[in-house]
Amino acid sequence: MKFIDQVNIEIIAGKGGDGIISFRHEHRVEKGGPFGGDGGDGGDVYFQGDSGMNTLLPIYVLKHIRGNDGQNGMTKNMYGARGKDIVVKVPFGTLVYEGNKLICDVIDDQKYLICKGGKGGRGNTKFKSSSNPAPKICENGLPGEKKQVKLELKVMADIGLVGLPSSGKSTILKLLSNAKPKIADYPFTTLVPQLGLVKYKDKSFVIADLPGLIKGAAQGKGLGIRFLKHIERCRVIAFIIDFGDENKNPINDFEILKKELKNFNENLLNKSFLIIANKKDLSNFDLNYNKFIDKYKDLDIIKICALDFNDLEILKSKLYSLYQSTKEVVIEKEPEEVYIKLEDDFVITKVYEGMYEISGKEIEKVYLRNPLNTYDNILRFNKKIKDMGIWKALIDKGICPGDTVRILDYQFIWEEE
Ligand SMILES: Nc1nc2c(ncn2[C@@H]2O[C@H](COP(=O)(O)OP(=O)(O)OP(=O)(O)O)[C@@H](O)[C@H]2O)c(=O)[nH]1
Ligand SMILES: [Mg+2]
Repeated sequence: MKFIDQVNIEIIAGKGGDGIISFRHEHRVEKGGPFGGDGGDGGDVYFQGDSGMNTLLPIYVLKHIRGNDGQNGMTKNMYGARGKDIVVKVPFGTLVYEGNKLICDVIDDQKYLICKGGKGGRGNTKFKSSSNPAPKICENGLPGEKKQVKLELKVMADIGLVGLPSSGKSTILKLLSNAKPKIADYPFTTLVPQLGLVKYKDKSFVIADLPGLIKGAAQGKGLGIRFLKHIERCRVIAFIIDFGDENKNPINDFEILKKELKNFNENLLNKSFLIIANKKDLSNFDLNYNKFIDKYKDLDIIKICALDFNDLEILKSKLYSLYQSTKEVVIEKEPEEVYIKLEDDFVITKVYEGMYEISGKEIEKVYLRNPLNTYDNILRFNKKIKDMGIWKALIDKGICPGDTVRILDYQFIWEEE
């Protein structure tokens, strides 16, 4: 499947259903009273981690993600159904940004709320009171939350295989796991990260075969930094180094790898790591190996031939114990507290002489909530905006009888109080 690790997408949760106005008309029930039910809440949109996925392609092909709307209320006091929640599967390691703000980091198979559905509106039954036993009042459902988000996948594996091209990373992935990566003797055979599940006794862990690094990768050479970011979230790094090739110098190769990781992100060198000295079947191996351990006496090194199944168990057990002893959970950084900007409930603008516009989140919400289709609803709306201080503010601004007031797509003429 095509590897996609960045996607921009719009997400809109479901709208709440509208409450309705209805009255009980039954034989022999006089003045049956209000009977209109509430609308159901709009459905939420969630992300959920799926360990079987390693690409954002299924989301990349969507134009947007839209939640299910709540059903409108019905007569006989029946509630509208709640819009069904939508749960979108994403790979483990998916970071969700709104602008530059990290709002969610999907690191497990929990459901993460991304956009909340709008609240359903109340039906007229809810507005019954001793002063108004037959209210013609209802509310509309509110729109669902809407966000423009950027998803970025940073593959989360227990062990990341890091090495120069052709060092044998994919061969090792194939030896250890169920994955079937492409293997060849030319550089950059692997173009995108590949994941594999390694079974060890009754346990399992995930390894990632990452595209080969070369000198200058952190500055964009070869496949560049695009894939370096995936190493950030691997718990353990396994450096795969070719010790068999007579033209290569494993000491040099190891230094190049460390330098590239460091240039990309210094913290990468603080991760637990081991060195897999590969291609021990080749004649140059011993010479290279002796030089290497002379220089790096205390490092954790394991010799293998990735083509030889005899080395499988020891390699698995080594990787597993290192992974087990490294308890770090790799989280990007805590998603920020959602920052709520305090803004005015309303703003009055004099558009031109005789025309005033009222805008602002709160007043728009009040307007969307209240359908202005009955006398009672209009009275309730007027009372609400008066209570918010809008009338007084209009008078302070110098409004005169006969002037027009606009709120979104609604207009009314100002009359003498
Ligand atoms: N003799 C020998 N050859 C090996 C060994 N491991 C891998 N190879 C060979 O080395 C070549 C490169 O192996 P890959 O597994 O494709 O290397 P890679 O590190 O994934 O390379 P890129 O994807 O290009 O970064 C292939 O021809 C393999 O058959 C080994 O232990 N001994
Ligand atoms: Mg490869």
